[in-house]
Amino acid sequence: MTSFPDGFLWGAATAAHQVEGSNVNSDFWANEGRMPGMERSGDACDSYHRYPEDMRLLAEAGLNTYRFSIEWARIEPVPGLISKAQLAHYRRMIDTALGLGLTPLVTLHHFTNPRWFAEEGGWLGERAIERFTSYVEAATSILDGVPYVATMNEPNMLAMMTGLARAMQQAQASGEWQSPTVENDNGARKPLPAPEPEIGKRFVEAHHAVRDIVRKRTGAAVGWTVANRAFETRPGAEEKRRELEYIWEDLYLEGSRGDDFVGVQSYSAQWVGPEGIEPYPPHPDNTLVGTAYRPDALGIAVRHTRDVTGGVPIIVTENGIATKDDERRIAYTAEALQHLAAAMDDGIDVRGYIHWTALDNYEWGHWEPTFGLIAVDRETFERTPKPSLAWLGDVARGGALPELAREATAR
Ligand code: IFM
Repeated sequence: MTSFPDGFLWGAATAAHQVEGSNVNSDFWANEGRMPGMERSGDACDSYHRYPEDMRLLAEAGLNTYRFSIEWARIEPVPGLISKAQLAHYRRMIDTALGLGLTPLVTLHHFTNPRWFAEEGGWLGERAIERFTSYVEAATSILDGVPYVATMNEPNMLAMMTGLARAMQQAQASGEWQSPTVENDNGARKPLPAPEPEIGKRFVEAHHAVRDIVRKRTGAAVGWTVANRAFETRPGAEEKRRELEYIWEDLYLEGSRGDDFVGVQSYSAQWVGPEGIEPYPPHPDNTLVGTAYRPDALGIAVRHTRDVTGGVPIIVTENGIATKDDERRIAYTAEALQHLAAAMDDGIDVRGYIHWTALDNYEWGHWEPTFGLIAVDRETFERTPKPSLAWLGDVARGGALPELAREATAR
């Protein structure tokens, strides 16, 4: 199959902190600039004000879906004080999307927390789930007419970051902290520290708590979005892979059983040997974030997700590439879609493909890795759609991949 079903969601995604700008009440903003080499988000893409233009560009290109997140730190600037004005802002975003014919997929939590929540102990604090639940209760008041709600983005990566932040705080307190480097001595990218299952279980609990609230109060289909590592196994490493797969993915995918959909987020694949995850070998093909060029990872991720969830409907909520070369973005996406189509041909229930990301944006401490379908001038905020946006829009309009894509994957 190289055509996709009617009603397939074709979209692009963003996250509030990465595009809005001046998210000053969030914990990430507070931490920016503390780590050597980390850049600030500042005004980001000023999408807080320019979202109508962002959405219009996506709709005009031919896409029918926009995934974006709403920002807890704005909605609840101090515990228990809900900003009606900020809720109204996000409601306007939903209305703008609907008015343009874009199906909104709203993420309630995309990595960032209010500062006060972090100061109270964050996700490891005693009141974490109670706090998140009351934020979600407030947020549901604006979700009328939103068909898809993701409770949390990449809880597995968030668990990893939460563990890392705790280790940093402890080491700083004892004067032992040394900044982590992104590279090993041989220049290969260092594997990320593994997320702690105890932290992950807390996120599963939080997800289940708010899933029921969103279901009761809105008509939305509810799920969460999991970062997939697409592990591949060296001889003799099966057991190691299963162990790592549980820690990195399966705990979270099992947590999505009973959901209305599960979001698959896939960028690259990685080898597991008997000793553990192998660093991406340095290669000219590697992306601007150092990961291997592996468009086939999407097929691996979707198949693994189906196996673990037992068939929860899938939406690809992120897939993309950090590159300066837009031709390469098109080639990567075409090939990834070909692998997605093959998985669907094998009977996997996939309802949509949402590209990461709409705009070149703030990649969590760095501006250099450009994942966007639209370039943004950092001085004037002028948007310039790239050829990849028109390309993906054409695929969306036609519901099929052009010849070019089929040839690329046949090679
Ligand atoms: O930018 C991130 C996004 O916030 C979460 N998923 C991966 C993307 C690319 O690194």
